[in-house]
Amino acid sequence: MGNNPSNTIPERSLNRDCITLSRHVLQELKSFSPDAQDLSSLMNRIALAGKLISRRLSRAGLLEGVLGFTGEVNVQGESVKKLDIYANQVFISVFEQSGLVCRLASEEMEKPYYIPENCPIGRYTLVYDPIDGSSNVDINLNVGSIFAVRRQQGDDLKEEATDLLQDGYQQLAAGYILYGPSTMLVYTIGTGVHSFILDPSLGEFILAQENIQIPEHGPIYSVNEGNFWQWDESIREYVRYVHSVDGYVSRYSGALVGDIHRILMQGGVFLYPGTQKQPNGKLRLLYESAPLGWLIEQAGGKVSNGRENLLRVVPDHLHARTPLIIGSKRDVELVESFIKKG
Ligand code: AHM
Ligand code: MG
Repeated sequence: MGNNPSNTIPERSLNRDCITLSRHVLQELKSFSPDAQDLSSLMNRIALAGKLISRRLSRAGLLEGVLGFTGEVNVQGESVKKLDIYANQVFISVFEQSGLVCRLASEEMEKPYYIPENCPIGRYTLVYDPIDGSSNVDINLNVGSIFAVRRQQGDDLKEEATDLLQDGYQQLAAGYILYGPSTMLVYTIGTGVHSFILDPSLGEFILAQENIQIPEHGPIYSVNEGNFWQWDESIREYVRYVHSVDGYVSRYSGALVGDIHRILMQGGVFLYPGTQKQPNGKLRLLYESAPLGWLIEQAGGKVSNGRENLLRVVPDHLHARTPLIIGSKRDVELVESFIKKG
């Protein structure tokens, strides 16, 4: 062992510490082609956004003017938090002068945002939810960012961005950043699902787990049962079923990224079905459900709107909402079977 330094523990942990996100992307693509370099740089910039948001969140309660509402209402009709605006701007700022992203579309902006200096060469569009679950921010609970990268189609710089209205399989990269006890970035580029933890002493996301597989079935069901009387009878029947048999556990944090991460690691199903007030549910297809859906499918799970594979669904506008059923294959199929019977 003494003669073979590569077998020693310090060497192994050093190797692992060197697997940063941008290097991992190149490793996964097994290429240094311009496309691979682009994706690696894109992920590096997304990681920088995650670091900036994480830093702000970690001190939010100590700084003036960070928490609370701005007094404005966004395109979704929801009250805007100061941190939503900050995080939205972080993603814009990290992609300025990058030559990568010509256009960004997010939950916080009615129309796509163009970065003029990037547009002649920027070949990608970033869709994102800068801080999802922001009702958790003021009480110091977990929140997340959700992102996906799509290829810029032609020279379509129109405000409607109709070229963005495509199915979930058009995503080139997707993932989330979870701001929990540690800050974690989980991503896919279509080669499985990999997680990274931010090491604050290095300021780098370091590989934590490669090729994560979601259990085929798990104990967790995650849904806001306060909406019980607003659901369709088939969803109520499903929830009555899990109440009536042994082996199910209810977990719901009010922030999608944390709930989905738990299900990715432990198995189960997350549901946000349509309600009487919102027949398409609450969550948005392009920058919430499709990125998470592709990631969970890449981990061996399933995503559905109750009737079909959600990744085949084409949104009819930028902020289109969809019912979401996502998680372990058998658990999603169980929910679908109730909907089918209904
Ligand atoms: P947001 O994008 O406005 O933060 O809303 C999305 C969040 C999800 O994170 C979470 O799953 C859901 O809204 C919770 O909604 P509800 O309070 O209706 O259960
Ligand atoms: Mg959101």
